[in-house]
Amino acid sequence: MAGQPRVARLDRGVRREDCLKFLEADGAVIVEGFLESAELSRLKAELEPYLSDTPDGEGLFYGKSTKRTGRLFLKSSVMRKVAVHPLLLGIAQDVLGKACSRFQINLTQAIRIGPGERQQIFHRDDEFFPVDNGGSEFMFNVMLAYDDFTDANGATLLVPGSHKRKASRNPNPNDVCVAEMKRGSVLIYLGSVLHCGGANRTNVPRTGVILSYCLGWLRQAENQYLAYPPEIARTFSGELQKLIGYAIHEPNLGWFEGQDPSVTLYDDVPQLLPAKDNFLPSAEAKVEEHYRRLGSS
Ligand SMILES: O=C(O)CCC(=O)C(=O)O
Ligand SMILES: [Fe+2]
Repeated sequence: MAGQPRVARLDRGVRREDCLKFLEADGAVIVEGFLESAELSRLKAELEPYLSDTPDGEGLFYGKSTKRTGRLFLKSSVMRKVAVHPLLLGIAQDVLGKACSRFQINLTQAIRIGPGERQQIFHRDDEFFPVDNGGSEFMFNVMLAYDDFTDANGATLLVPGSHKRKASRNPNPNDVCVAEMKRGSVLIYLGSVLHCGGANRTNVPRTGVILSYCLGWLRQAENQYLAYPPEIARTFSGELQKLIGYAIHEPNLGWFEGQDPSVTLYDDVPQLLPAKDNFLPSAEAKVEEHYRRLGSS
């Protein structure tokens, strides 16, 4: 694939700043050897039973020979750990933290592209939100290679730089990068980057596992509260509970009876609770100013 655009390939010990530099420039970056082989084997042992039994997806976008399975924090201890990896949380804070008071998980999904599957339509994952992103990223994805990703088996295709410009859904092949990578590596890409699953021209499936983070005030693509109702979320770490949405997004979004939704994770969920503001100090100051004015009139 000589002459085709490439995305940067960094080592697993990479500094967050370096990842960000390439994410800003190209909209995507690869971190090689992100998962050690023992962890990858554990992930496979955890997910394989689900993947082998899940039927092919339905619908033109999802493809006709592609399986998808979600709720991965229920199915995999490795994914629970990866979700709170300091590198990924650091990137999330830098990419999303400017436009929300906390970021959250958008979805988890293992994608197994079967032999003969056609190339997916080029798309931006943030197209599902029907507003302009106004220059703030809505989301970014981490695509973990469960198998080696090759040009032949359906490695993700992407158009580096397309997060900065209007790019055609039918890009010039010279602008397309094939995200070939060894298993255990991750491709990190912004929600505004044009990309798609590649065609699988081999006779074995290609599997990748997506972990997606988004702004804390957006609707999550995978309904996290149904995926992990309180009796399941209760078994997760506090950090993961907050990340899937058992936390207030200031001001006053996502509450339960006016309280932080983490109250639903208590052993005894209180039935009568006082509603309580969860404002950022800047919003609180405006309300205080209102009462000061009332008091002095
Ligand atoms: O499987 C892939 O490589 C990408 C899939 C994708 O972009 C999607 O389903 O939104
Ligand atoms: Fe996508």
